[in-house]
Amino acid sequence: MTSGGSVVVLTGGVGGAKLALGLSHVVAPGRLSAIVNTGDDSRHLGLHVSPDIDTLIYTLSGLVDPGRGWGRANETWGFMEALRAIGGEDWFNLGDHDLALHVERSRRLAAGESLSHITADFAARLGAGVRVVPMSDDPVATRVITDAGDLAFQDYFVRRRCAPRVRAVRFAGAEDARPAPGVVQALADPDLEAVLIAPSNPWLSIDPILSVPGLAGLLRDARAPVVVVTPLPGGRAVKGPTAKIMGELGLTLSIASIEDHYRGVADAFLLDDADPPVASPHARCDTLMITLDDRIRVARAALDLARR
Ligand code: FO1
Repeated sequence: MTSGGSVVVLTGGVGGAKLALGLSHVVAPGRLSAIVNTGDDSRHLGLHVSPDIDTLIYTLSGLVDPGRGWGRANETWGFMEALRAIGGEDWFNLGDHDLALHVERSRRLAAGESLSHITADFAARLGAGVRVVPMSDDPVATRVITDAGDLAFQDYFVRRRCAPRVRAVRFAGAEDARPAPGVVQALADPDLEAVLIAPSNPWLSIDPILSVPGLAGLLRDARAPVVVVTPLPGGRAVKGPTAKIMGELGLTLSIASIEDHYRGVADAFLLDDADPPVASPHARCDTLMITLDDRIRVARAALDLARR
């Protein structure tokens, strides 16, 4: 079963890529667009790093390392070993094949191409089969304000393994950013039948997307309902620091807090079987996505809810 209308998914890292892969099996070819968080982007070793875009492209094209959920399968690490031997920064791991993508993206950005254009080209060349659209071509940098200071995202997430206590999250540069052209195009499609918010971290992965001026308005004006897939099934985060951050921000670990967070953006919620009901329209299923069949099941349930 494939759907006929177009579908947009807002996504961050590993969890969002799993849903996008499921959607790619049930949405008609050429009708799925993924709007991707670029708040995690940074410069590292002089290269432009776009982790959530790369995680999505590698996942959709079957190249991702299934254990880590990021980077490439069958990767080799000669570059990192050589870097370590000369005392280089080795806390952020760039595999040899992944490095090629980073070097080429950085070269093309320096030559004046937009991140959107380069991303679309890489997605097509690697066989992602989905329109992969950065939230913006303008720089937006997620800053995590913690008890250990105001940290760049990868410093907080990778180097310090999310250990510092989070006090607030902000998105530097967001006020001057514009939605990328592909974002406007995807959300204005008259055939749009669903906008899904993937089960990515609402504070770290989805909020940067919503922080781009005009983007939340495009969601509200879109002709399709916005459906959130629960990022906290049964009150527990599947992977990553969602539950930890919610506790540190003084929030109750429940789907009700997620509903509050997305108020004014979401029309409906796809809950996990273990979640209590919410006041908003909702449906439920087993949202754990381990196998490809799981991902397809969750994608179908979210689309069914949007169509209802
Ligand atoms: N995550 C890690 O936990 N450790 C790493 O060394 C690391 C390197 C890395 C390199 C390229 C890339 O695209 C992703 C990478 N990630 C790494 C994952 C990344 O930090 C996260 O996926 C996100 O930014 C959160 O969504």
